[in-house]
Order: sequence, then structure tokens, then C-alpha cells
Amino acid sequence: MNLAYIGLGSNLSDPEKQIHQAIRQIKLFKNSHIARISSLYFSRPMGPQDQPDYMNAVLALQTTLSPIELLDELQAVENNTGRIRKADRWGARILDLDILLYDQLIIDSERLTIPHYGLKQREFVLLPLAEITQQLMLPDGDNVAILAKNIEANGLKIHSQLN
Ligand code: ROI
Repeated sequence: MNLAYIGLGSNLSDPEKQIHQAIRQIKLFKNSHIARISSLYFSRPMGPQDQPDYMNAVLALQTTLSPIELLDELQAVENNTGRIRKADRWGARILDLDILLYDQLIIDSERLTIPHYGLKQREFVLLPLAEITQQLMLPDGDNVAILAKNIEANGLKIHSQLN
């Protein structure tokens, strides 16, 4: 079994509902089991400010799917929920599912960058990740709990519990 961490984000079409629906679909992935789910967080948009606020969460998935197989499954969920993949990578989105980490792998390919390139700069990733892990280290040796402790919260707050 491998352990992957997945970031979930939405700021359109009832974000709370989108995140719940995504989790319901991830629960159905073959050869996989959701080990932990963070709280659901309310977060301010990073990037252009003329877009709605976000809901974000992080989950830990035990899986034997390879990174690319997992990416395919996550993109299928994004597409099921009506995500339109746009050139505008900083714009509003119905549902965004990112592989944040996959064990201690480092992958830099056309389709996949793991660890996720924005991980260390994003409070809406680091704080939920720290919530569900104890002593998680990134492949470069950085400690997630310490990164989370030192990042500006930027209004991030727990909205509700997920499961
Ligand atoms: N901002 C927040 N708060 N949450 C996100 O999930 C998110 N996703 C994005 C950009 C546009 C960078 N901003 C975000 O892709």
C-alpha cells in the first residue's frame, strides 16, 4: 500500500456540496481506502481576488493505484462534477483535486508534479494537511507541522467536519 495526500478545492456551484460529492466518489476508487479526512475549511482566494471564497480540505488515501492511475481517477471525478478545464489556471473552479504527495516520491513529468508545486505556499493545503498528520516530512526534509505553524492563516477557518 502507498499513501497519497489529496487536496480538494471548490469555489463555485455550492462548494460544500461539491466537496462532499467528490469524497463520495473517491470512496469508490478501487484498490484504495480513505484513511483520514481533514475538516472542511473556508478559505480566501489565492490569486485573483475577484472570485468567490473557497472551501478546501485534504484527505489521506491508502492506495495501490500508481500516481498516474490515481490522477486519471481524480480527473474523472473532476469531469463528472462538471469541471471545465480552462487555460485560466488561476480562475474560479467547480472542483479541483490535486495529488499533493505520494509517499516520498518526487515526480516531474508533463502531467504530474509531485509534491504539488504550491504546497508550501498555501495555507489552505498546509493547515488541513497538518491537521491529519503527526510527523509528516516532505521529500526535501521539511516538516509539515512546522511549515503549517509558520504560514500566515489569511482568514482560513474550519467550516465543518467531513466524513
Ligand atoms: N485559493 C484557495 N483559497 N483555494 C484553492 O483551492 C485555490 N485553488 C486555486 C487558486 C486559483 C490558486 N486559488 C485558490 O487553483
